[in-house]
Amino acid sequence: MSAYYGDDKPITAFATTPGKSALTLIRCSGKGAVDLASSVFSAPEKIKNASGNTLVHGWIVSANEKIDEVIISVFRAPKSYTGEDSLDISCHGGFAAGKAVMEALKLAGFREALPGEFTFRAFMNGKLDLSRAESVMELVSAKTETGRRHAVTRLSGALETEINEIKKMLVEVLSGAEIFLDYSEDEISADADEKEGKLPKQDIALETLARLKKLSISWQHERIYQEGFLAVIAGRPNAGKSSLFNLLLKEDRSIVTEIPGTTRDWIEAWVSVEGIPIRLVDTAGLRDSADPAEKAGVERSRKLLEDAELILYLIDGAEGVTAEDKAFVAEQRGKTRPLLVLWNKCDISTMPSDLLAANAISVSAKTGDGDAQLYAAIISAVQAQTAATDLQTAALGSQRQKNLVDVACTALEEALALAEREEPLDIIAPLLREAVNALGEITGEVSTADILEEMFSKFCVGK
Ligand SMILES: Nc1nc2c(ncn2[C@@H]2O[C@H](COP(=O)(O)OP(=O)(O)OP(=O)(O)O)[C@@H](O)[C@H]2O)c(=O)[nH]1
Ligand SMILES: [Mg+2]
Repeated sequence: MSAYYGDDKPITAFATTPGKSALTLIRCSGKGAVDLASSVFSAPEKIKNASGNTLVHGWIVSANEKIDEVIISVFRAPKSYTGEDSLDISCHGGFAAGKAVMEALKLAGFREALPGEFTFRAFMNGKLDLSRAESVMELVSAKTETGRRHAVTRLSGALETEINEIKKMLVEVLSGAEIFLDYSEDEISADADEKEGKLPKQDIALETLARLKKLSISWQHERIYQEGFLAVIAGRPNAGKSSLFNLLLKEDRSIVTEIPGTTRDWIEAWVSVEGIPIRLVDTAGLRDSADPAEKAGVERSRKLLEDAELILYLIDGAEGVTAEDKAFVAEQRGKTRPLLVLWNKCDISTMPSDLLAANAISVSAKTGDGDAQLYAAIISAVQAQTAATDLQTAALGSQRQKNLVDVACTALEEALALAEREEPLDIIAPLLREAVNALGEITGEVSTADILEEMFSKFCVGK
């Protein structure tokens, strides 16, 4: 285990973001944490003798000075989040009180926790599996209500259960194959399915494969709740891109003026469209410009368009369709990325019928007219690119899990293909074992120090 994450020394971290608020929560955990905390508490014996899941009221004291009046929740191993002796110290909010308490704790001997160290310890102490540890991080970063619900489903163990069930079936297939390895060819020739181009437990293997594939596909959809769906607003200068950006954000974030070439650098913000987190980007108007800043802005716009998962292309209704608009739309239509053509400024103009026929949407970024059609079009563009996941069923929660499910799928498919070609079981069995191990890595049953460190270091401090 790594030198950092491996110990059980007393650690501490802020569980809340310091700032103007009623309370600040500081978390402590580790061997001897309760005794150590008592050394900076006004009534040490009260803490020392406190049983698990109780509250103690008093003062944090350092060098005979009262630092802050606090309430301390005491948890005793193994009944705590980490599985160790732990304390949650509720201090007064704001910047100063929590900071001073933290200093006192560090002086007493607590070490500052590393990112994700509390959850790491919870995992090491068998409190949650890796898939649920990942969902903790997912939950604290959820940007929309739907994202929260998906994270909670995984936190409750839906994915862990599914993975364990699939793994159990795979182990059955594997042991079915391994039994034959112990016998000679002659002994098994009479009843082995293998002779017919099948694995000994072919039906179970096929069902496992189908369930793994379903999980793998679920990531297309789940990914969006974590990374967002990148929608880029583009169009000629003055088309109303920044106005549309502000309308969708419901906030005056991007500067709007009547002068073409206002937006230079791109601006990004998250918006929730019916629970789908959209990373919305406002860009510089596309045109050739001699101005170096505007030119650089246009180049950045073009780069962003390459990465976009959806383009909202605005036509300036006050100007009408220009040759540049036609060229852009023609160029993009040849690509697989979805494109929504929007006729803007419909409050002072009427969309021509040929655009209507081409499924363009008539909107006014100024008055909000047509926004319902626009939202509906954005939602169907997202849905068209993802396989809808039924929330009742298990779905993947990280790219790491997706990679491992794919490893298992590939190994299993290969095992089935080898069986079909009537290859011997001793070359098939290792593939089945590989699939079982990949699933064990998802839950953390099979893990190595570097995998764990890589994963937990992405967590926030205090989690
Ligand atoms: N009447 C009307 N005016 C609009 C509408 N949308 C934008 N405008 C006006 O058009 C002008 C340009 O709007 P912006 O949102 O700055 O346009 P932009 O595409 O971001 O422009 P650049 O950043 O320069 O590329 C401003 O004067 C807006 O008030 C609309 O729907 N109706
Ligand atoms: Mg702009």
